[in-house]
Amino acid sequence: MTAVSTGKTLLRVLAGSTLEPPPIWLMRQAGRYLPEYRALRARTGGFLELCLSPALAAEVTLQPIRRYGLDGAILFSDILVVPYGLGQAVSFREGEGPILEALDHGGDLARLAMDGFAGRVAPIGETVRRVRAELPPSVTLIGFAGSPWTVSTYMIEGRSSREFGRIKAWLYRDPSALAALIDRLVEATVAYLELQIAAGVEAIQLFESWAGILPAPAFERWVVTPNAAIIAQLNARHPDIPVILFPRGAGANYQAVSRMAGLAGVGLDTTVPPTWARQTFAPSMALQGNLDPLVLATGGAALAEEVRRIRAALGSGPFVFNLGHGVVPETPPEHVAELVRLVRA
Ligand code: 1CP
Repeated sequence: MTAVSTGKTLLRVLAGSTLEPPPIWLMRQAGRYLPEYRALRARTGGFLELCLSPALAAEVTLQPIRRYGLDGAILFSDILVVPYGLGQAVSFREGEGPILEALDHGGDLARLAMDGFAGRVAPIGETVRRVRAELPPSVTLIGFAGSPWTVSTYMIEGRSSREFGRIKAWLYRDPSALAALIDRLVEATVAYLELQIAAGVEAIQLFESWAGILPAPAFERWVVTPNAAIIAQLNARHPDIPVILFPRGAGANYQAVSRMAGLAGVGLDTTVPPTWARQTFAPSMALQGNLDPLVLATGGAALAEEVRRIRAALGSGPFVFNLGHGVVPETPPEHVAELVRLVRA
């Protein structure tokens, strides 16, 4: 085990070091549980507008770093910036989540175009530059994108879904149309992440939030293959930028993820048994997770006990402390301070 010295602890762990205490950052660490986020949000227009306003998005990215001194800052943006960049109408309604002009059939792909993409997503690059300029030197700036399958669910369903009936109808009736959409998203996602890298992000997380709704062969085709294509292109052109994949809800399909090449880290959702994950993934793989966000919201003895359990199970190898999914809005901010204290104790 290496003692923590100077430098970026998150990058060292993603390069294979085991650090004690482990670095910590949290999915959705910026957001509605923070009063300073709600205050800023109240004086801006729509949520997408916030994502596309570099000064404001940079400020929101930095809010949890100032408050807690976390080891990673995640760019404040959203996975649906990519469909927006491709020319799809995207908006966010208060209390309802995202609303998109849904793709109906393969012919609708003609509405999506890469020309204009770079210009539309350019504000995100400016956000990254502003954050990098203000970030303490010990903090790693994490860029991200949604994985193609997850982003496709929103593009085809037109909103958050429970059943995923529309995208599954594409998948089972017209897989070549779905393949064309996924291919386009692989291309757009690589371009988008390269823009973030050029602007200064130092690590990437791919959010495959809807990895958990597919049978095994479909998981290989629509989750493993497109993510592998993105990772291979990034590794070839930016070998120094580590990539983390978060295949939320994958269950036993995490085994298929353990066979993927080129990953520096894997995000474990709350349901993954940590000792099983340690045995399943290569010893050099950085494992990230997987505290239940609702234990963080609860706090107290349950929080302390769960932090202890997860550290004991995962801390023997490269480990990044995180939640198993995003911080929930009802989380008292002081519980996050307590979590950071517990992890660094
Ligand atoms: O302020 C608000 O009311 C909007 C709420 C909000 C926030 C704070 C949305 C709408 N997106 C975000 C920020 C966000 N989204 C980040 C910022 C960085 C951070 O983690 O702090 C990130 C990484 C995301 C990624 C994202 N957006 C995902 C993947 C992660 C996950 O939660 O599984 C997904 C699925 C989305 C889509 C999305 N954006 C927003 C909503 C309400 C949704 C739908 C979620 C769903 O369908 O359940």
